[in-house]
Amino acid sequence: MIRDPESFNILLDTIERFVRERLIPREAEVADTDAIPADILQEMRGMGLFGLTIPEQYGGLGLTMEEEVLVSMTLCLASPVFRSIAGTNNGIGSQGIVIDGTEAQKKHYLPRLASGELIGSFALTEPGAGSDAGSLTTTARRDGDHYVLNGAKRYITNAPEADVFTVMARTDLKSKGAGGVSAFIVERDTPGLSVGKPDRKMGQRGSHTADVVFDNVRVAAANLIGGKEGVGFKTAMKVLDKARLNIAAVSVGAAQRLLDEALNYALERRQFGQPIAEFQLVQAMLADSQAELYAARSMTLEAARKRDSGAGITLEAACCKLFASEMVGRVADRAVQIHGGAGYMQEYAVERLYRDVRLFRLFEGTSQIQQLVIARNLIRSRR
Ligand code: COS
Repeated sequence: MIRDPESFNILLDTIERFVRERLIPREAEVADTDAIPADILQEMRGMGLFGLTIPEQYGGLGLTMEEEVLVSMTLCLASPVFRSIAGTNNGIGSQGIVIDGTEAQKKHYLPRLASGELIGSFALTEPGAGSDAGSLTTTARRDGDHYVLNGAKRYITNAPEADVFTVMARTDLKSKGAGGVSAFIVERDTPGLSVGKPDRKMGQRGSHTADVVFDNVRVAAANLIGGKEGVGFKTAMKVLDKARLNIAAVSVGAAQRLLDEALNYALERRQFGQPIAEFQLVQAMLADSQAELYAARSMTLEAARKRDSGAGITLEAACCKLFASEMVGRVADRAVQIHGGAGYMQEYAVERLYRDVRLFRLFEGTSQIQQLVIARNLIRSRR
């Protein structure tokens, strides 16, 4: 659903201009320095990019899902690293509070997440609990008006920058499954919470992940999301449904950029006396990329409209995340292939983007987890 097409188009045009004039020219600098420049961060805050999805009454832009995916597709025409710093505030770092938080939790945290004053982060994965997220072992033991958290989280996006974490921890110590998990809002400066050194990753330089360790971290019971124990895994899954659809949009944006780079190169580069775009074997790679990109874009928009209508989209979000993240992998591979030897060189953006997009098939649920979610939902609906 697009609420007001005229003002939404102005927003999209503004973001597209920002992408082309401000972000793309700074991509190499971000990769070289492994940091997003402070002036760019400030501009992003000023444009409201940290609060796209946070409801208007808490200071955000309150975008619908259709609006959100269109913004992500546009923003990700630039390196996906720029999206990533605001991505947790718009997605997994705020949505637990938006979807299941109490009114007091929303009022306290959402306005500062929306403005970008606080950076949010989502701590689910652990050294021993990745795809099997329900088996997590971080514990939260009730002690008077507090819970005491112990355990470790791994590969947590934006942990080095984060001010506030949504942490999934086990409150029912007797249960080993998803039903014993609760979700908490934990502030960075709480004694006993420490963040490890940033991980050294294959790509996405400028976006950081790290371990987060909890050593007798005392969290006020008021920070139990929704004030209810035992529903934290469901909160996490609801957050991930929405986030997966957004990653499909991120994949579509990145694929469009890769195809643009490949097409430009194919038109400029001459071999055998003509631009390589004239060769049918190159044309086949361009055409397959365009067709798959169009399919991913269409399904992502369709699923977003379905969510805006109030319907559940667990199956659709998994389909979109699976197809679009695999699609961008193929498009990236062809973009490098079309560039030939140049595609292996760091001076060409496709070399970096090829590494960056590899993440999309892994995070927020691997492709295999999306397959499992799709199949389970199919079988359940038939039964
Ligand atoms: N929305 C709401 N509730 C959901 C849900 C969803 N999308 N998915 C599952 N649930 C509920 C189930 O209904 C079930 O509730 P009941 O016990 O009341 O029936 C509960 O959550 C447990 O669900 P399930 O039995 O399906 O859990 P599993 O342990 O089998 O795990 C998968 C399900 C594998 C899908 C889940 O662990 C997963 O998504 N893993 C990947 C984790 C991930 O994406 N990590 C990325 C890191 S975070 S950036």
